[in-house]
Amino acid sequence: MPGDPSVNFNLLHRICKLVVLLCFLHIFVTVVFYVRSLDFRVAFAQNQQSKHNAVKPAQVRNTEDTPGVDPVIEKLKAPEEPKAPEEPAKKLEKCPETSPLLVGPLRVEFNIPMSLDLIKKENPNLQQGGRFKPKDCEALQKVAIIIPFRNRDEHLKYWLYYLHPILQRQQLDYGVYVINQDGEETFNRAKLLNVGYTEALKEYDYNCFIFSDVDLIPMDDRNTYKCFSQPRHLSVSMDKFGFRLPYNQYFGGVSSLSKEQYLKINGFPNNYWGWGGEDDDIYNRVTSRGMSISRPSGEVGKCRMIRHNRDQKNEPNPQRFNRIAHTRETMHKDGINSLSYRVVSVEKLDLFTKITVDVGKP
Ligand code: UDH
Ligand code: NGS
Repeated sequence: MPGDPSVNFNLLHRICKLVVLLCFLHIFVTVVFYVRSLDFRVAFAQNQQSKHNAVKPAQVRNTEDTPGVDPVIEKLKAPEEPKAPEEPAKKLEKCPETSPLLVGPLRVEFNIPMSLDLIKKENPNLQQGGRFKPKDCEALQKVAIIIPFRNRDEHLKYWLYYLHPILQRQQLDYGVYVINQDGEETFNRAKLLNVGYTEALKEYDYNCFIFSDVDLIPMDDRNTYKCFSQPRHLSVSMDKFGFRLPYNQYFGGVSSLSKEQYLKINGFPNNYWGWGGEDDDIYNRVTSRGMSISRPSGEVGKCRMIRHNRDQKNEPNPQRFNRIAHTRETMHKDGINSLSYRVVSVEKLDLFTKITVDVGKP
């Protein structure tokens, strides 16, 4: 009925309800928009931060390491920037002329039990094939050590046991090559040394060559197994000769020649079969090319030889005296320029490289 106050009141009541509902709806929508805008701002801030950090990678690490970082921010982190490339290995300084690791006189004896495992354990820094180079400095020379060999395994163990630590203390970049004569024919020491020179160079850019009998051990680590301005004789005072030279021209046992010196004399002779004379021939080659022999002092050059009987198929060579009388005439055609041999096998062992060769026969 028009003018009825109860009807007006009902209408007013409904309008109020509607207004209240609209108010709630408005609040709800406002809250939803507010929360969404909050997320967007966090993402934006994070994005800005990662752009900035791309210039300073160290700061990315710091942020990540900080405890208590907001987990929301953690989730929203941009994918990790690629790491900066690693710095190139630092160039090492040259090793000093005299190694600070040397200890001087050494005790050398041959009655201790020996095994390759023990030697391996005591030389953990060796690379396969008996290679080594100092970690903290750049070695002054790249040295190949060549050992002529056949059936002397016991001697070789002592050689490896004593020499590896010495050579490492001498801070050399070195490799050990055992040149094993295949078969039962007459032994040929100098030809095996030529093979060692050739084969070692196939593997690494050596500039110095040490030629060492398997049974000779230095008694002082100041006797450095390296090359000098003249070819060097290292085994100058052997116990078996009463710690002195047997004769002035003696060049046997252990010697060193740089690559240049070795090539100047056309390497070593290939035709000394059996024992004796090949070292005298090498001496003749050196002096006939205008070079002299350098030697350490008798004290520093002391060394010990492992006593042994004469080997089979290494009897004294009856032609040796005649041959050393003609070195000057023969050396230009017999040497590294006329070397021929056949490699039977190359074994890269833990403590040395063993190269077995067929060097033919007399
Ligand atoms: N070599 C071998 N196997 C052989 C022969 C020689 O490995 O069958 C090598 C080895 O590196 C040796 C070197 O060649 O150290 C020189 O040979 P050698 O030891 O026979 O020469 P050295 O002058 O002795 O040292 C000669 C025999 C001495 C006999 C003495 C008897 N009391
Ligand atoms: C000389 C030999 C060398 C030998 C030296 C030492 O007589 O080859 O003895 O020998 N020369 C000749 O025979 C022409 S040793 O005592 O070590 O067996 O190196």
